[in-house]
Amino acid sequence: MEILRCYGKTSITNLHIPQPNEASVSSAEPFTKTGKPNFLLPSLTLKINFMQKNYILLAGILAIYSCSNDKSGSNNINKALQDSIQTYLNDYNKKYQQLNTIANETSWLTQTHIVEGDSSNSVANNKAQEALAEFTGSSFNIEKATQYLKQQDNLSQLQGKQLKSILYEAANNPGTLQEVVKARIKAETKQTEDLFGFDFKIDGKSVSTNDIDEILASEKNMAKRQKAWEASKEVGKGLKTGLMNLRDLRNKTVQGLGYKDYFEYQVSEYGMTTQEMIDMLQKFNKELYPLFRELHTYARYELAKKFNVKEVPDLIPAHWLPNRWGQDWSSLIEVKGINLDSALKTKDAEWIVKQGERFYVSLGFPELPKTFWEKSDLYPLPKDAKYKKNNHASAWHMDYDKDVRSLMSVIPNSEWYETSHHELGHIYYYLSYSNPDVPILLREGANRAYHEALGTMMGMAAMQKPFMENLNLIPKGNKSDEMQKLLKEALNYVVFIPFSTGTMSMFEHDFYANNLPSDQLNKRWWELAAQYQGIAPPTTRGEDYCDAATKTHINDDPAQYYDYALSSILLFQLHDHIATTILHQDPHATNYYDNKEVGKFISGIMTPGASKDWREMLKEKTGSDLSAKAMLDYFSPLMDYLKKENENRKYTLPELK
Ligand code: X8Z
Ligand code: ZN
Repeated sequence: MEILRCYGKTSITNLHIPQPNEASVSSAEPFTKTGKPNFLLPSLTLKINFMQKNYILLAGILAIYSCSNDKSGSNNINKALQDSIQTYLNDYNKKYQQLNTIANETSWLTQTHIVEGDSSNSVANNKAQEALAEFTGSSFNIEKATQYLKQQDNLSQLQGKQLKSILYEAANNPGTLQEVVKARIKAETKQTEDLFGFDFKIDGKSVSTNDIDEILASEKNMAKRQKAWEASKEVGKGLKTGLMNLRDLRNKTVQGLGYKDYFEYQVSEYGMTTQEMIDMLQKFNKELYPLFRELHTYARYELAKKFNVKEVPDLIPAHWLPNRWGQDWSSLIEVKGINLDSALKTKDAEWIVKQGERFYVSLGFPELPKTFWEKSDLYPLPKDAKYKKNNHASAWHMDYDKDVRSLMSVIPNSEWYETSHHELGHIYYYLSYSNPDVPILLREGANRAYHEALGTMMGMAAMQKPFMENLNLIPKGNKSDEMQKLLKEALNYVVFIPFSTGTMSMFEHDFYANNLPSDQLNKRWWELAAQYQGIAPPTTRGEDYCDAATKTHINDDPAQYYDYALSSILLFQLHDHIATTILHQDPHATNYYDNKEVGKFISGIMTPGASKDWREMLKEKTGSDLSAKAMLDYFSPLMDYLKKENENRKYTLPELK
């Protein structure tokens, strides 16, 4: 998805700098081996359609300095070079912002107003995306960024980061592969339309995804559950061909600048190799596995009891679970005394989003701009609407400045309460780094996982007991079972880990890096779901279906789902720091509300955007490297409880070796 696409920018040390033989980029260098400028090389006579005058001016300056060989002369050369780099970056940033703003507007329309048979929005969007791609992938920009990056000694850290970012953008759209890039843009727009224009039906009647989720959350009748689950998977069939085509086009485009495949390309934004990312995901999954194994055993037995099934299945049937992909099982538990869902029944959808804003404002963040409320699309469409919209929540940074919007379908329930806090986390991130110290190109998260983490952390904080008491969402001083509350949280955050590190990330790895063949997509998807999540489909799902493609991100946020896995680990680390160091409260029972120190801490992470290295930022803010320790500590009291509950129960997931 264009807007959700790239939150983070690469750290300076690891980005792949294309070598001349990796693409049909001119190998001409403007500097000779001795460091003297060589003005006769073709790179400076390229047909450039912007900034031309600056380079001619630079040529003049460098020509004068190159006559002098003394020390002060070479210092001056550096100054001139630095200035020219800055001029280039200023111009790039300006143009990048302009083109993105147009492309975001057209993209917004394709996702908020999908009319069957009307291609006007998608045609306009393709044109705008092509213009952006033509600019970011131009040979001119690739050459300039490559050449300037070689001048390491003359670059400020900020300049280096921006140049890396330019190459990263270019690699997705290389001008040398213009036809492939155009085909990919067209296919991406079409895939999004097919996904969100789909008319879900149960017994021939149109239903929304909110309707389906409601059935999976509360329906006791198994046949009805299966129908709803199966209805939710129908959309995948029609997405399979498009997805296969997109895989090839995505791989081909990034191969143009030397990446092995699209997975490697996306991972590189963290400054990591594919292997390093896979190792990190496996490590986190392994660390949380003993707890997940207890939760899985517990859930199998509890679900069988709930649905009156005598024989407890080894793998949990997917349609028994309250989420279409089995990524969040938390609504299995209702905690007496802290039932947020029943409290929200008295509120309307607007209250949910406004309450999110009030929370951020209470920490010292500004009120949302008026345009947020005017231009966002926050609530479900009326039943009789003649068009459809993207049903998955997202946050948009329209102009890389203060035009921020969210696209949601909020109804008053706890899931949308959490999601609203999540989306507002993106929105406040956008607003915070839209300041004069952060160049447009670095208006992203410290990495993509940070962007996902902060809003989810706020959502978690907004569901803790003292917080909800403070808001009068639950009566003050009610007795509640803390272990049940922790169990409910684990069924959300811990259960999410095998889905995000495993099923999703390993599928996308196999899909992009191993070219998974089209007759093995569903087979592999369900193999991974069994292995990582311990779940199985209600009936055999052949290759006519494409169940992976029913997940939004597989289509429009490709090869990036590990962002969410890492964000879960990160958010517990940040929350632990806030609870223990700032609030001096038990991490299980905090109240962030009104605390300006907490606001300062969060804003301190958001404000620099991607101008700081993500690892250094974490060390600076929490004193540690990224680690699952805080998450493990948080849930550790559950282990003994679950072991007791599971005594005499059969475990069907293997014990860790
Ligand atoms: O996709 C999202 C956000 C997008 S900004 C709503 N999330 C993941 C998902 O729904 O699968 C948030 C949690 C995980
Ligand atoms: Zn998000």
